[in-house]
Amino acid sequence: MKPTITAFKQSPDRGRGLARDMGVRWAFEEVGEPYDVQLVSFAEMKEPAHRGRNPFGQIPTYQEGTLTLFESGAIVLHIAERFQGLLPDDCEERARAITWMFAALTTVQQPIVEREAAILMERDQPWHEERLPLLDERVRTRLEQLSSRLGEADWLDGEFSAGDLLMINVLRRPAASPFLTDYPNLAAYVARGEARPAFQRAFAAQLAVFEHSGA
Ligand code: GTB
Repeated sequence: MKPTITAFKQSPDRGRGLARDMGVRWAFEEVGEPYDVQLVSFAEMKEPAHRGRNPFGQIPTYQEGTLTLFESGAIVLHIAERFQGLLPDDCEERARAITWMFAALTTVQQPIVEREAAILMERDQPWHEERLPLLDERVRTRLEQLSSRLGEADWLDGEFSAGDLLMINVLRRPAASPFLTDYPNLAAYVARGEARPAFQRAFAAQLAVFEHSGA
């Protein structure tokens, strides 16, 4: 049975692939597994049927038979564990790749999301201008550390893995991408990820939703 994921019916990012279904779509494409997409409106996301899939009323979700999942990271991990292509077979290498998944979603994403939220929601606050440099610095600190670790390698730990997929997805966020010019190896890392045929297919699929709905 083909899994079904949920995604925005009206794409608020205008097809830029910033919503969190993007990583899930990319994971499916990397492992070569087909999937269906159920598009949900903002109103539908808050209704009981969708809250049954995700108690927080968000996308993406994953359904296959009796299994329902939410949280894009957990969904990507499930896909990576179920199919070949996103996690190494060697136990230690696999554990390290999963470590990078957590690093992407916690240590690296956290300051990026905080800066994003401040720009979106705190712009009118009198202390916003004063706080922003602090948030910028937190993002820079993480990018500096990540850049040092990546060095001249193509991927974070050997072959491309679900860790790279999630890390690149995080670095693509608008609150992080302007800083990448200061870290050419990270900019090249993101470009390498985006050049992967699987990324291109996933990006085209989410863009098609925007183009068809015009939303
Ligand atoms: N931790 C969860 C996960 O990783 O799955 C976070 C899921 C999440 O934030 N979902 C968002 C959502 O459903 C969409 S991706 N929001 C609706 C709501 O909470 O009511 C976040 C997002 C939204 C919009 C843009 N954009 O317009 O560019 C980008 C990313």
